[in-house]
Amino acid sequence: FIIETDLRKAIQENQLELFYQPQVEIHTEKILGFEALLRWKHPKFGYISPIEFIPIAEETELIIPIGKWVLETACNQLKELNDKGFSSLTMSVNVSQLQFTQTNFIGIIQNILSDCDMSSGNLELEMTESIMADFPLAERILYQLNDLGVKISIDDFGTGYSSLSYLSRLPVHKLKIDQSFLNPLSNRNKTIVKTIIGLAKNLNMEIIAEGVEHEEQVSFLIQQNCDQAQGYFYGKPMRAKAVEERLAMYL
Ligand code: G
Ligand code: G
Ligand code: MN
Ligand code: NA
Repeated sequence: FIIETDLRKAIQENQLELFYQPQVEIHTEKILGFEALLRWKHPKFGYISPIEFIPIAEETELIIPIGKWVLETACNQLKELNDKGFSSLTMSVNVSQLQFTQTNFIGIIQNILSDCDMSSGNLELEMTESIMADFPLAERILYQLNDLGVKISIDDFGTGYSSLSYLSRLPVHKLKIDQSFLNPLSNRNKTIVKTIIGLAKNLNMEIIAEGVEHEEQVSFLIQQNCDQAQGYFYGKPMRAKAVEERLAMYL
């Protein structure tokens, strides 16, 4: 398959790019940080979505070098923002199952934190509930990350097949309400969102709603005391340059 061959070249030939989407505090609309989202600018086919190539990257284990590049690039970007005076922002990075379970994952994170002179608490790793499939392994790695001070977010929360028991047993700092629960904002979905917010609050976890596009969703989230949000309403994933311009607006 052509994509696999091309994917091998993508890193060396600088075809991968990161876009950054703001994560805001809802009641002030202040930017708290960004989620790094990977894009592949293929020389022939143009932009290819991670939905298309991440599964291939996992099958071929190319996700290991790609994931490392993503972590390094995102953390370097945060350092650059810091150096320009935009401090105390967080960077959220998506981590795939295979990457998370690679032998030296903790060592890689430690190196990146020290190379970027970064406070570990400003790095958030987003993982889906699928990592719980190998619970003993997830437990070991999450506690090691927690010892480093790195934050763990559960991405697409509520859409996986895992039980909720991991929430009481593992160091999880944040739940990301999947966008399918806000689109459409039906009565049933409202009940689910409300319940997830309550769950996070009662467990002293942070909570962020994803896929926020409309004022109606914002009002509902404010009414339910959801603290953070992310979505086109606040900003699409953007290039580093646009991130600086956006942050400069608030100076
Ligand atoms: O940005 P977009 O909506 O196209 O992302 C689609 C999917 O790809 C999302 O599930 C997102 O979590 C995933 N994704 C985006 N960037 C990365 C990345 O750097 N690593 C991994 N593993 N997944 C990513
Ligand atoms: O699975 P994960 O949450 O990492 O995926 C985030 C994906 O959602 C990215 O591909 C991003 O481009 C997309 N996204 C971000 N905000 C919005 C939004 O407001 N609406 C929709 N439809 N997609 C969004
Ligand atoms: Mn994500
Ligand atoms: Na998500």
